[in-house]
Amino acid sequence: SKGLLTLGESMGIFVADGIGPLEHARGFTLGVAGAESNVAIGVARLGGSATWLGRLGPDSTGTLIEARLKAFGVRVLAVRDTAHTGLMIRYQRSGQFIQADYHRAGSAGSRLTPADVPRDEIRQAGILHVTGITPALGDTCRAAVFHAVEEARAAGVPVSVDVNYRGKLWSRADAAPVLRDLVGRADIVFAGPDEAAIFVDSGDALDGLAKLGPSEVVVKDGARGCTALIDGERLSVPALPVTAIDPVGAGDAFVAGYLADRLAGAGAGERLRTAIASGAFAVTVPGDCEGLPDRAELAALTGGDINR
Ligand code: KDG
Repeated sequence: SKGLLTLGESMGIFVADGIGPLEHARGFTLGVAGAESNVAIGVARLGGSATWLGRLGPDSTGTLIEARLKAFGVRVLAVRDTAHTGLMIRYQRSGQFIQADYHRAGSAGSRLTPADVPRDEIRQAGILHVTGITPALGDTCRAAVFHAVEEARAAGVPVSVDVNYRGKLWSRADAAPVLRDLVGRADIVFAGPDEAAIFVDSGDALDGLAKLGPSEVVVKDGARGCTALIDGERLSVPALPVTAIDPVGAGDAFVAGYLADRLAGAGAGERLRTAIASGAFAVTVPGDCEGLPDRAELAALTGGDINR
């Protein structure tokens, strides 16, 4: 069956072990960050096929990212660049208060261009998934995202957008018109309630997003679960109670659950329940992508066998 194609920047991430100020961190776990590659890993873990496309540096971090993604079952279309692979440092100041520093300006990933995106790859995809992070990385990245989206639309490939506003990359004022334009070209959109407010007129986030064009609108609201407006039908699914260790990556896990089920032909309610369960798993594990579940684990969680 057809798979997910996604593009964006993946980075190496040093996550401080334990909880507390960075200056007291004793050790770090080196992992892979990047919202789009997190989604690709999540889809692959749930049995779908997923391809990640992006630029990586000539360094060992680039090699590590490619190897890890492949180990998770993701097909990698990496353009090798002479610039360094981006890095992040993240620490947990307290259980739910997480700080992250980017070291990504001028990185390989930020040098993605429209020419990096093969038309055939888009035409063959079951879904094209992009996020609002990539257009914030630079003009060529923004052009690459909009180019990919237009190629997908022309080929009748559904376009999925996760708004993913990152305040460290651009202001709300700069982001608003770009995000509105991107969402207006999407079939499926995911947003947090605060993110929708950046570019949607005041009022109901679901209605505001749907008015821009997408036929599937999903508002992810963390521990409050999600609401959706899918083909005119309003749905809501409560969160599953889990012990949250690290909320980072939960949104990506949620998106992966939804898109994996959509690729598999599941109905709207089932897609949302899988999204909720996948997101619940992600918060139980430190790291951005390490907690993404497979199908057997999902069944265990929804069946009540997992620690709550
Ligand atoms: O969604 C998690 C991401 O925020 C993380 O993996 C890093 O892609 C990232 C970003 O740009 O913040």
